[in-house]
Amino acid sequence: MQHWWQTTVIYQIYPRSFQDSNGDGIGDLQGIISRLDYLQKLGIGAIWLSPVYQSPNDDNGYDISDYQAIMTEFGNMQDMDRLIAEAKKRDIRIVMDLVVNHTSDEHAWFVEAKKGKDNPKRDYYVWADPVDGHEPNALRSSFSGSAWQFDEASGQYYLHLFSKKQPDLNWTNPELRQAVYQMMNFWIDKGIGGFRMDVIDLIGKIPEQAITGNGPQLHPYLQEMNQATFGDKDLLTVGETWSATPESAKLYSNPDRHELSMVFQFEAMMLDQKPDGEKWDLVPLDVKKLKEVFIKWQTQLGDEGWNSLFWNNHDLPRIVSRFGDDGDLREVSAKMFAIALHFMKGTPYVYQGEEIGMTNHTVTDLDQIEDIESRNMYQERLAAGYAVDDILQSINAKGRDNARTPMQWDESANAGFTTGTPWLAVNPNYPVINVHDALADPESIFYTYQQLIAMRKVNPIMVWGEFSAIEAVPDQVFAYTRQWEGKKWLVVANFGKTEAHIALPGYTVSDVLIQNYPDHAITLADQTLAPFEAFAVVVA
Ligand code: TEU
Ligand code: CA
Repeated sequence: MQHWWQTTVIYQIYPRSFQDSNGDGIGDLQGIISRLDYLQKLGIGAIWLSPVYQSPNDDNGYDISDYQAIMTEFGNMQDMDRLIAEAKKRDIRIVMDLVVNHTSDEHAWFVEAKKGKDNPKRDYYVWADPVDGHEPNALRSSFSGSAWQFDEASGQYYLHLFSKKQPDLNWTNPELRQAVYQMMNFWIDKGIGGFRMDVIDLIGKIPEQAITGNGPQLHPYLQEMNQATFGDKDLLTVGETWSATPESAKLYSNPDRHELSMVFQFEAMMLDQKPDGEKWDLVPLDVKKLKEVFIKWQTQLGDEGWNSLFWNNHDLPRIVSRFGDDGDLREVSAKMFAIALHFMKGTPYVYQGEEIGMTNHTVTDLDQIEDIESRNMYQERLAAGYAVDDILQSINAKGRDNARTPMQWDESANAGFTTGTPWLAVNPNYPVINVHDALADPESIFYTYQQLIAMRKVNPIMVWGEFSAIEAVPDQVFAYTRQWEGKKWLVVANFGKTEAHIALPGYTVSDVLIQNYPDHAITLADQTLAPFEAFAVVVA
């Protein structure tokens, strides 16, 4: 059975940084509505909206205090209803961010739960007694420090796998699960296009055994959720699952299991960190390993699941800075990443600003850093004796603020993002990198994305074609074919900043679909690839 989310491209918006409409320096829903024509021009079919619910913004909306109210800074429920309606007029669905591994500590449920051990909402969260006067076990938060916070009033600890203000929900509690499903149906009834599910692999956790991802009840919970909410509707449900492997991905996305449409897996996104370290412990990317990861996922899911394809999101550094070149080869490297990704099998996701090649933004001091994950790591590593320069080097390479600098619309003050003071500094390269200039330049990265998105709509080979890797190429070159009903497309991408030579005599080029060096002849039999050169051709 074919689904709409298999033939379209999803655009992720981080609302805080997309477009401010009232001059308070914070993006908002009316700002997004004002940019829907731009997104329609890009050609995307759905928007994954990072959380817009009421939140104290300890983790910029991923700490929710009311799932059925809109964050004050972003607007109100009428704005939300208007966004859904205005997007629908442009054949764009709105996919909401479902954050149900935890709430904010200001959520009414937690306010009640903290009132005492016998409170009816106590068991909506995970509490544990001290062990020998200390934390119940060695579980650690993703945002540094222990995952256990002591509650003086009750003498117990509560679990928070993220910030102290993000207490984990207790999914073993059926009443809690039903409350989540009721909230999901509230949003489904509003006509949304689906859900992106925040750290959904954690909801089966067994804290007393220090089990967090992939707990034994995880898939039963997802099947129960499917049945109780989106199961009989054609919605996109994409789980964020940092621990997924192709085997476990089949459990989430095999249609016969009635769980999710697909998952985000991050194997490729962890190749530039020490295997036994944290994201901050940097190692150079080995392109050979990157290719192996892509080929594994393209070939092992088979028809028992569906891939998501992405380079960027609101947690990841900008790909052109991370694995490409954000200097003079910025545009060709950005186009190369787009071509290499969009011709693979699966649903591509474009993160705001990726389509114009936005880059990381270097910071030099703690007071320029907003993100709780980076700030907590800064303090933890400073206390552990790390040099400030090393800490800043890690944050400049992998910090999440890199993805959260305001969208760069034009050359006016603050890149047209706000008439006020932006909540996070705009990248000073906005006079060179912005939507206005990109739309005026037929050779811009924007038009590469627009072309790739348009091709997917009218070429079944791009959606359904069988993927086959081409092994006889240099380590820095990723090459593959897609085959469908007698047609064969060949994609070549040089991931290196240096030239590379390929010799693929077995193919005859019958048409050039797209290339990032438009004046280069494509010979295949004996060809030198320029740095970051990429193309897709029809071959016989
Ligand atoms: O991210 C899950 C998560 O584990 C990331 O925070 C990751 O550990 C880190 O960013 C390394 O890249 C999701 C959301 O995407 C993130 O924005 C939230 O902070 C987090 O969950 C808690 O809700
Ligand atoms: Ca605003």
